[in-house]
Amino acid sequence: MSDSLEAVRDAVVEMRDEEISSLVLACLDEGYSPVEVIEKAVAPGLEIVGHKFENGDFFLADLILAGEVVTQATGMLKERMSPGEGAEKGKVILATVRGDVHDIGKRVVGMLLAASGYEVIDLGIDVPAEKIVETARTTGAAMIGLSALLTTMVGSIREVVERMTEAGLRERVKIAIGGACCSQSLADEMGVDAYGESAVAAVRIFDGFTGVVNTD
Ligand code: B12
Repeated sequence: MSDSLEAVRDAVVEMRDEEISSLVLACLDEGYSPVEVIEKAVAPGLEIVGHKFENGDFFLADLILAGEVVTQATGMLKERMSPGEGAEKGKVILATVRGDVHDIGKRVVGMLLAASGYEVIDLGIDVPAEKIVETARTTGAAMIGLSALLTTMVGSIREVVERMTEAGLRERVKIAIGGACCSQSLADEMGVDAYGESAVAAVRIFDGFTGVVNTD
């Protein structure tokens, strides 16, 4: 990892909100793309924060502060991402599942999907299954991305799948999941179409759903 990426990662862990902007700019000046800064510096920083929280070295207040530093960084990076070409790849509904308020990762996924040509309908956090189904019905969106970070709330993923099936929409709508508590085996268990470990993976998955050939 380069010094500039390392500095951003450390600023997230040390919650240095007054420095994060200049450190992010230094990475961009060095030629890293906004997505690279997120995937290689911001996300690893939050990973460390998560472990410190787990070990009892950090408290909830630290999680909140780190979240704010990251919101500042991703806001800046979003402004520097090139917008998609008229959202020609189709509509994607994004939501953090009911009971879960984590939204940093979902917003990163949304930014990258929008920059890749998708029309993103972001329903926010703690979204009830009913609202997701209703949005799929009214917008005609054929893709849903669910973000879930809390192990205790994975049942909310199943709820979305069940409600979509009851509404007769499951056949025409593909569902992908992602977030800290997700995995391929959870995706299989919940009956969704795909699991993605990152925002880059999210684009690959949705491109696969729409039949876009990925040449990367
Ligand atoms: C920041 C943070 C918070 C912030 C969130 C701020 C915000 N605006 O989002 C706050 C302080 C609010 C918070 C609260 C809580 N948190 Co918290 N939090 C985190 C932390 C440190 C980072 C999460 C994050 O933003 N990561 C960075 C982003 C970029 O990564 P990401 O979300 O994984 O997203 C990437 C990929 O997963 C993927 N992705 C994400 N979504 C999707 C969707 C699709 C479709 C696809 C394909 C891909 C994809 O792409 C993203 C970009 O690459 C994690 C630790 C961790 N390792 O995740 C704990 C963590 C998730 N939190 C945890 C806990 C326990 C809580 C609380 C219950 C604490 C408490 N006692 O109150 C509350 C829960 C409140 C609630 N009801 O939701 C635990 C969960 C444990 C578990 N297994 O259930 C974790 C894992 C910490 C830990 N190690 O203990 N938290």
